[in-house]
Amino acid sequence: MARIIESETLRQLNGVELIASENLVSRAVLEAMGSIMTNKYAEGYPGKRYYGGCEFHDQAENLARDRVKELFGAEHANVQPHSGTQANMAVYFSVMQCGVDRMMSMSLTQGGHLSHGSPVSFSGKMYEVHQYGVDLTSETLDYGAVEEQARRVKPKVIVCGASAYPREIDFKAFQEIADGVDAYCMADIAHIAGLCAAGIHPNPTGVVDFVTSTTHKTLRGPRGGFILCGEEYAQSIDKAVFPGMQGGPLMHTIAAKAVCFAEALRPTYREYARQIVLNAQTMATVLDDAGLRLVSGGTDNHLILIDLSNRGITGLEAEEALGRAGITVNKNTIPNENRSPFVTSGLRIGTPAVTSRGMKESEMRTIGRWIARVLEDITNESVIRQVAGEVTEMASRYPLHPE
Ligand code: DSN
Repeated sequence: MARIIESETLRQLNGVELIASENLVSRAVLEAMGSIMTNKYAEGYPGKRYYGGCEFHDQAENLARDRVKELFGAEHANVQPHSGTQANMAVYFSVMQCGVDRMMSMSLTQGGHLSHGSPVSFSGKMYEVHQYGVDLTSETLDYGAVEEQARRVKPKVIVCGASAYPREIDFKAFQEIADGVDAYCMADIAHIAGLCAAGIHPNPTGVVDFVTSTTHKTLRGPRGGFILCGEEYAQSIDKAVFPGMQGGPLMHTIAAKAVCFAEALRPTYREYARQIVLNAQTMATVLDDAGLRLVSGGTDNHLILIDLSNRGITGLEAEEALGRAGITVNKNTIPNENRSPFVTSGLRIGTPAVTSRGMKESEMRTIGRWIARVLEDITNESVIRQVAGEVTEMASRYPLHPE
């Protein structure tokens, strides 16, 4: 196992990581996550545990809760969800009845998430799901169409938030649509949480009924989830998480979440979040100049979605070719997709991880040109080998852990 971890360390060090949902954590986050906080059961909540010896775990969880409340301006926080999907599940469980209630959400192929009601996820099996997409001309959300659908469907919950949407989301508009049909509104900000915390993207906390998120994407913490809501929903959310669907919380992860939230409260984090978007926009310009079609024409956030359908190559082929060049991206469906999710017509590119390594606009221009060169002819192995050499040479000069 030590050898495998060493190999993975070298892969991360020598490559360019552009998966939009990934990031690189600080040494402090890593240390907390790998600490003896993993040794303890702490079922329950601070002050109300089912095990003895939890006094320091109470302190750790309270610290994490207080810090995330301060970061987003929330009345109540639950930091126990093991993941973003668990956080979403807890919200659904707290307000919807299985087999009875209806929900509305963005479809997976147009940018949503599995846990937003995909038929292969628990969410699609337990609730009647009605999905919205983007306007196929602008490739952006059409709030009028969402409102019209909500009036027809009369859902119990409207989910907003996405995994592959490069534009700003109007959370206030979603809550108003939900209010108009007497529904709850849940914003899943997993991808953009760091941007919301830093004020680079509008923060839905206090605007929508429930906010869910992961901690490991733009927020740059350990793998995990959390939920934010008003005091009126605190009890039902806490009950839905424990004992509703989880047992013992992962206290080493909660400790690392507390470290991540402290880091995100620093002014340097705000600068980092600003740079993520600047980097994405810089790379988008290079890709656009190289003739690649960007879904919605560009980006307002940390990610870019490339439509390869006019290039005669699939997302899968592009992902594999770039992988051979040391550039890690993922194939992704695009609006109007006609290929399977295992093949796809698109490529999703994100800048959180490269920004954590300290790369700025000039490196983004270089990386954008590498991507364009590889995609020009994905069968040209000599170009791929040449780019791979340049990638390793540049990437290995940047630290793996942000300060
Ligand atoms: N699957 C993740 C992503 O890559 O966006 C979200 O859970």
